[in-house]
Amino acid sequence: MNDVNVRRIAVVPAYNEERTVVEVLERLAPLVDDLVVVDDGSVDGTRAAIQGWLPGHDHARLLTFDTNRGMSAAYYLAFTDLRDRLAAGEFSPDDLVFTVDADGQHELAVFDELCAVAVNERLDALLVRRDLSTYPRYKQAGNWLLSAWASMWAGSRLEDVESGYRIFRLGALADALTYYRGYRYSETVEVAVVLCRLHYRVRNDILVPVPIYRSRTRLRDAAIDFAAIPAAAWRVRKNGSLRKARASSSR
Ligand SMILES: Nc1nc2c(ncn2[C@@H]2O[C@H](COP(=O)(O)OP(=O)(O)OP(=O)(O)O)[C@@H](O)[C@H]2O)c(=O)[nH]1
Ligand SMILES: [Mg+2]
Repeated sequence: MNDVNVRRIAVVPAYNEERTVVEVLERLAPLVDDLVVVDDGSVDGTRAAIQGWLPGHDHARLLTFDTNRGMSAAYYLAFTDLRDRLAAGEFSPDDLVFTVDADGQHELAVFDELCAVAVNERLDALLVRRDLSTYPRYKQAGNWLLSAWASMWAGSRLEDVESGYRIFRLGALADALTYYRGYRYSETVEVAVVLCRLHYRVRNDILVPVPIYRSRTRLRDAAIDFAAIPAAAWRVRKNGSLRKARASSSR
């Protein structure tokens, strides 16, 4: 895989981010070849802000839901669209998909460096480990617990399973989509576990600072993620057994 031939596709979920979304898009746009932003029924000026920014950015597209369906649904919409375009030959399996939050919490100064690591090490997924030292203690503890729980089910060590700052090889992401859909915020933990269980090359140890602290996730979201982790691992296992059974019955 060579960096020059690899397309960079960014996916940005946005919900009520009128204050930050344009600044994030403006910084991200020159770093990528394609940009997909998903506004998911925002009730503030997010959609108008994105629509105002789009002209002159021909490589950027806006996908929308009219009522809010949650972050996972937004990702699923964007990722299934990319999977379809991969199947149609528009993208290659080695193209890279970046996920970046619209709230400015992801440090874009290291974007190229992260991309180089993903390409040089031929990773299927680089899940950035956020430096949570500026977060409240209860958030750090919750993240540690969820990451330890996810590691058990993934079969390999995950350091920050909740991170939304990620790079995926499109071929691996498209494959993983068979095994999960996500509910509210669970997309991030599910895809991490699924990719590990499918034996893809995943790194989750590269530490990157978080420029600002702001939190909207609730205890309920952590509880959903906690339950979603074993369910995702189980789906991979079940599907693997089905595949084996089909293979042996067709012999
Ligand atoms: N499309 C869409 N995006 C969402 C939704 N909820 C959150 N997002 C976006 O997803 C990204 C992450 O959401 P946050 O609420 O900041 O969650 P987080 O950063 O994972 O968690 P914290 O550490 O608690 O901040 C942001 O860009 C949000 O705008 C949603 O319902 N729909
Ligand atoms: Mg955030």
